[in-house]
Amino acid sequence: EAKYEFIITSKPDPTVTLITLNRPKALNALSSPLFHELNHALAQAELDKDVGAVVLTGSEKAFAAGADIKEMKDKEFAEVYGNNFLSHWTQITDMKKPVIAAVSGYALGGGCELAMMCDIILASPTAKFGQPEINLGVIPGAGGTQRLTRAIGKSRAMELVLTGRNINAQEAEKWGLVSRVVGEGEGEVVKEAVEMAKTIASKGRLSVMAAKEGVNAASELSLHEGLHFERRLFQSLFATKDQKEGMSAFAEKRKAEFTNQ
Ligand code: CO8
Repeated sequence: EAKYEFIITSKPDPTVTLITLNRPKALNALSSPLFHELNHALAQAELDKDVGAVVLTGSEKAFAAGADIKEMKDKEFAEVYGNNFLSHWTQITDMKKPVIAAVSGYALGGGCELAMMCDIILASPTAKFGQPEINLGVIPGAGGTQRLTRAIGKSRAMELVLTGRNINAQEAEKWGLVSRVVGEGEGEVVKEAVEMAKTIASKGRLSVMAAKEGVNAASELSLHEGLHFERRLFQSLFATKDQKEGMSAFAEKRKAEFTNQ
């Protein structure tokens, strides 16, 4: 087991990796060292044959209050451009296994963007989402103008990005940024996310991967190309044992035993 300073990893179930951002004094501000650890933990989860899904969470007070402003404040253009500052943030989007964000408290700036890089966002009633970069003299730099616009539409994204206003969990649910708001109580959102991750992990891994690829293609491809891609993915699953098993089990009125082959 790797030792981390800014995150905690655990396995609440043999099939689920739980990654908890852990810089409580800085409200989980996303520093470069934190991101390197996060990327390492994600890579481990991707390699772990027992794991079928990942849950990413923060604390009760903050999922993450954004990129680390103190780390950024004295940087110059030549450095951030020359070193492609924060380009390593996107590694989470290369995960083939699904990642569920369980958000309590602040998910601001890079924190909101990190949540949006995940496949599903579950929110606690305390969650607050926003892109306050405009207050710092900059703009979102990791998806806040792109993923947010695709998630909630132009007018709402413009409002949040231009005013820096935060929205609460109910608004985020109404606007479709999160899949749902879970019950009150400390740790509820993580519990719910872990249950969801277990459910996903109990399916055939290959079909889960293909399903994730298909849904993600919807934001990259035209409808025609997307439907074509989906049909090819669907057809390709007939090369798997899990398809034979899943359909035979249905016909034989028994539970499918997927082998991920
Ligand atoms: N960076 C660094 N430190 C932070 C951050 C942050 N983003 N957020 C909070 N902290 C620190 C505070 O400085 C404070 O530290 P200290 O105790 O040493 O003074 C500690 O966390 C606690 O914070 P507060 O005292 O402010 O707590 P409050 O409960 O009063 O307020 C807030 C909570 C409202 C969340 C407040 O902390 C806040 O406004 N934080 C900043 C939010 C923000 O502006 N986020 C956007 C950052 S910019 C960004 O994310 C750009 C991403 C671009 C990615 C580009 C990729 C290429």
